[in-house]
Amino acid sequence: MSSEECFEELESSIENLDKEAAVEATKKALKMGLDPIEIIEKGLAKGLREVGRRFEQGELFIVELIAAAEAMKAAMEILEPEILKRKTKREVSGKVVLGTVAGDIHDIGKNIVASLLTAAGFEVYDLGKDVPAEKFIEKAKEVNADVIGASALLTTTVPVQKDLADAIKRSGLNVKYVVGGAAVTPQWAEEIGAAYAEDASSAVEVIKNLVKQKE
Ligand code: B1M
Repeated sequence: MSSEECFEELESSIENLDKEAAVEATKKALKMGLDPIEIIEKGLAKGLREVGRRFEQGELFIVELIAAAEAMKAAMEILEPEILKRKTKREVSGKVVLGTVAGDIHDIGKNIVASLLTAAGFEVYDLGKDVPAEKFIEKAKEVNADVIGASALLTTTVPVQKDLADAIKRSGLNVKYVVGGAAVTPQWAEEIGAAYAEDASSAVEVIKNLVKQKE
């Protein structure tokens, strides 16, 4: 089987809402020596976004969206340890407080960001999903964080990233701020005075630079 066929199999396992097939295809892809991040981005996440598109078109219902997310999560359980095994030598040390903003329960992408940051040597404090601004601030104070990262996937929760930007300013903390998530644009990030990262790999690069700027 070629890697392209393997990515297609991963994608369709999610589109078919088939947890077992997603797990099997993920194991097979790893055995073939494919990179875990490519397995996610070229296979599983593509399938999940297609499910999202069909949901938006009214072709699928919320139960089906949930089933697709569960299949993705089962595959991620296999991939996360593999990502961490590829841990690189620590180039920068930095503390990152991460979470999905209040009102938003999407955490699959944010969890990938957390795994890649951990693998890159950062100390990650993942507050989970639906996290109020005060919690981000509280944790950043407690651990003396270098960076706060906030994910948002809904157009209704993107403005919450601005509330967090305001809360960071009010707190007087010397902390950098980065935002990401499918509903976020670079223009929005600029408007609220935050850095922007499009995907998990670029989040690592952006955060490395933010930590360097702080040094
Ligand atoms: Co939701 N959902 N969902 N959903 N869901 C979207 C976001 C949607 C676009 C689907 C659609 O209609 N096309 C739509 C939002 C529309 C909008 O606002 N414009 C939507 C909706 C409407 C909803 C509900 C309101 C549905 C309902 O109840 N009627 C509801 C919201 C509940 C809430 O949050 N309050 C809801 C619920 C759910 C599930 C629970 C079923 C499930 C989430 C499960 C979970 O996360 N635990 C779910 C899913 C799976 C999706 C889609 C299909 C897939 C999201 C995902 O995991 N993608 C999504 C469709 C889409 O995004 N196109 C959709 C894969 C993941 C790897 O990508 O999260 O983008 P992503 O993360 C990327 C980058 O964005 C980036 O790196 C990641 C890896 O490369 N990134 C960062 C992410 N965070 C970052 C942070 C950073 C930097 C980079 O720095 C800090």
